[in-house]
This record gives sequence, structure tokens and C-alpha cells, in this order.
Amino acid sequence: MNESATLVLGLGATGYSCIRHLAGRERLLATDTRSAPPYLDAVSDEYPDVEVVDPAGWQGALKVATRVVASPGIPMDHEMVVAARAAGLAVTSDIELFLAAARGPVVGITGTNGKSTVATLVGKLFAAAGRNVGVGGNVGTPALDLLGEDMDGYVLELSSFQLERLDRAPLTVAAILNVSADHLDRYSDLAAYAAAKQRIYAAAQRAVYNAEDPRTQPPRRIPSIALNADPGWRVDGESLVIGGRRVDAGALALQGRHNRVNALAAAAIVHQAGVEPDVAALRVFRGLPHRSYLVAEVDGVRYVDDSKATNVGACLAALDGFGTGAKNLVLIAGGDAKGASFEALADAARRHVSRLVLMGRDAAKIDAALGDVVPAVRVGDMREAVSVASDVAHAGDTVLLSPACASFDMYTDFNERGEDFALEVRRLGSGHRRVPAGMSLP
Ligand code: UMA
Ligand code: ADP
Repeated sequence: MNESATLVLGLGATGYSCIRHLAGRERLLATDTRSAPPYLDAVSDEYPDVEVVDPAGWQGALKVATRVVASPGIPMDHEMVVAARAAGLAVTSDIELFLAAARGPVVGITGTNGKSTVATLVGKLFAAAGRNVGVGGNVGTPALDLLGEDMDGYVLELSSFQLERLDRAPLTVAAILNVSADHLDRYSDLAAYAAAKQRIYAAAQRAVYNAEDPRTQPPRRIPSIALNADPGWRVDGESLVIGGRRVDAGALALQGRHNRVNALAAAAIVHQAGVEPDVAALRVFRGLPHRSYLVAEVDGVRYVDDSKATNVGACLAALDGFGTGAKNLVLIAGGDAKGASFEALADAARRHVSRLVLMGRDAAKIDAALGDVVPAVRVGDMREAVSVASDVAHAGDTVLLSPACASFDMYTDFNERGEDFALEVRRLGSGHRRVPAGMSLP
């Protein structure tokens, strides 16, 4: 033990991972503004030396601490963080601790939407090339839990909350996939949110970005692939051009046109890390549950679970990704809008959606924005939503759950919402239900 003392702010998954990483090395204190944070008992049981400070006692803890590790759920303008800085304490994060300890290349991926899909696919492309890489960060496993002696490298999904507290991350490859309005309950405006995302490039060696979205562009000094501008890296009609090689996009198991850009991004990222992407591994990746995921086909109608579309940008991508321009979609949307407005969906809704089925706290807000464009039906729960949607859908249509809202008004999280949708699809009539070849229902 030395004289240093770290105060871990937040006893969620991140705080717990920091405690596991630092335990036995220095004096540790921990606190959380919640009275019963998720890992309170685990820390007390497994790490009795950690001094867990009552929410009201954080000011005393700051007098003892020599540095603070702030979890992503705690805003940087929170009074605990502001007071720590005013007291001259270094404020760091689990990602900084991770980067100081990691050996081997580290890829960082951010963006408003598609991060988890791309990070997971990048991991699969590395694995196909025989590399033992850990995939984590915002996608689920805290970064510090990935560290291991036998790892060849790491793929981190980084949220704006993680990036805003990161100074100069020495990433081997950094990528911003897209930036659209999200988390405006935490950022003053879109520019502030985009600035947090841009921090991913501060000390990156190479980059991948989306030429169609100027907010994703890295500084010119970084050797970069500009997706859809670089002739060797683009979506060209029904083909992907990957490092100059043409690949049939229709052969991808990933659903929706927006996922073609994700496949392209993943291929470009591993290329920038010095590994040539394995096209077979790219083709077979079906995506992650609740992200534009084909649940079933019933009476010729496809049911797609895009519950993870918790913002307008993700819903827009799914509408354009699955829409044919012939009103082939029945859209189930609604939930907690997080302060967003829905007018940006109007054009795509007009082109692709025959009926809106609206539920949740902000159903009226969506109705007000889009009700003049597409006929809308308000429903009370998912059972009613799926039932109404199946009644109005015709063979060849897609019923798309892509809520454009968070789920917390009705569900624990987007997983539970997506599972409820799948359950109701299963109820639709097992007599004539048909699951597409090679698929199983969850
Ligand atoms: N909280 C308090 N008081 C505290 C600390 C946290 O009220 O003292 C609240 C936060 O406001 C938040 C919740 O508790 O609502 C969780 O915060 P946390 O920092 O403890 O979160 P972790 O459990 O450590 O999980 C975090 C990420 N969560 C957030 O950034 C909110 C997880 O991403 C991530 O998987 C995990 O670290 C491992 O890296 C989740 C997420 O929702 C999936 N991310 C947002 C998103 O994707 O949009 C950014
Ligand atoms: P994230 O981790 O950034 O939330 P996910 O891969 O989990 O991203 O996908 C979240 C949602 O974003 C899904 O509902 C999906 O339909 C949508 N999405 C996926 N890729 C893109 C993209 N490239 N552009 C816009 N939206 C996308």
C-alpha cells in the first residue's frame, strides 16, 4: 500500500470493476448518490477493506482521497466531480485505468447508433483472423474486466459519457459511426454531445469515419478511411466495396440497409488495425438481439425487433433500412422521448409507413408530430400493439418495433421491451406461424 487513496464514484458495473482492479494496491473509498446502488452488497462482502461512504458523506471522502474515478452515469458537472476538481484532485475514469494497463492494440468505436453492432462484428472479424480480442466497454462488459495476459488486443464501445472524461486515449484505431440527437437531457445541445464524441480521436493512430456525416470527421493528421467517399470502401447499390473488393450485400445475414454501412465500418476498422477482413465472417453475422433483428415471419409478414432504437436517429435508419418506398412498414413506436422531437421522422414515415401504432408516455407527442402524415392508432400495451399491427399488415409487409424512445416508462430496459414484442409475435397464432429457415424464436 502507498499513500494514495482513490475515491470510486458510482457503485454500478463500472465502479465495481474499478474496485476489483484497484483492490489491494491502494486505499479505496467508494460512494454513490443512490441509497441502494447495484453493487453495494457485493463490494461490502468481497472487499471489506473498501470504505463505503454514505451518500451524504462524500465531502468528507474528498478530504481523504488523492484522486477520483467517476462512473459514466455521473455527469461531469455533478457537484461531487466539481468539488473534487476544485480541491485539485485528478478525476479519472475506468477507461483511463484500462488504457494505462492494456497491452496490445485497442480499437475504440463510438457513434449515436450502431456501436454495439459494429464493435461485436469487429470482434468477430479479429477472431476469424485468429486474434484473441476482448470486446467490451459500453456494450456491456466493463473495460477493466477484459484485461488478461493472453489477450492480443481489445475492442471498446465508447459512449459519450465515457469519452467526455477521457483526455488523450492512445487508440490504435478510432471510429465515429454517426452523430444525431441523443442524450439531450445530459448535454446542453447537439454540438456539446458531438464534441464529447470527437474526443475519441485526440491521440488515435488511425481512424474510420462516415463521409456522409461531417460530425464524424477526424483531424486531418490522422490516416483515415472515409466510408462512402473512399472508392475502395463504400456501399454501391447491392454491393459492398471492401478494400476494393466487391461483395454481394444481399448475402449478409445482417438485416436492413443501415446495417450494410455497419458491416463496411467493421471491415474498415479491422483493416486499419492491420488485419484483412474475412468476408465469410462478415456474411454470417446476424446482428445482436433487439437491433433490427428478424424475429419471425407470420403469414408472409416479417416481424422485426428494433427495440434498441431508443432515439430518433436509430428509428430513422430502420425506416430507411427496411422501407421500400411503397408503405410496406407498420411501425410500433413510443415510450420515453428523453426530450426529443419527432418531426425528423416525417419524410421517411410518409414514404415507408402505412400505419403508426403508438404506445407509452410520449405517444401523444409522436402522434402530434406524425399523425397528419400517417394514420396513427394509440394502444395501451405491447399485446395490443402487436395485435393491431398484425391486423393492418399485409403479406410482404414488415411490422417494425423501432420505438424512437427509451423504454423506462414501461419496461426495465430495451431488452425486456424487445422480449415482450417477441412473446406477442409468438402468440399471434401458432397454427400458421412460420419461422424463416435457419432461425429460431427466442
Ligand atoms: N447513478 C446515480 N448515482 C451515482 C451513480 C450512478 O444515480 O452515484 C445512476 C446514473 O445516472 C445511471 C445509473 O445510475 O442512470 C447507472 O450509472 P453507472 O455509472 O453506475 O453505470 P454502470 O452500471 O457502471 O454502467 C455503465 C454504462 N451506463 C451508463 O453509462 C449510464 C453502461 O452502458 C455500460 O454497459 C457499463 O458502464 C460498462 O461499461 C449502458 C448505457 O445505458 C448500457 N449506456 C448509455 C447508452 O448506451 O446510451 C450511455
Ligand atoms: P448502439 O450501441 O450505438 O446503441 P446498436 O448496434 O445497439 O447501437 O443499435 C442501436 C440501434 O441503432 C438499433 O436499433 C439500430 O436499428 C440502429 N442502428 C444500427 N446501426 C445504425 C446506423 N449505422 N445508423 C443509424 N442507426 C443505426
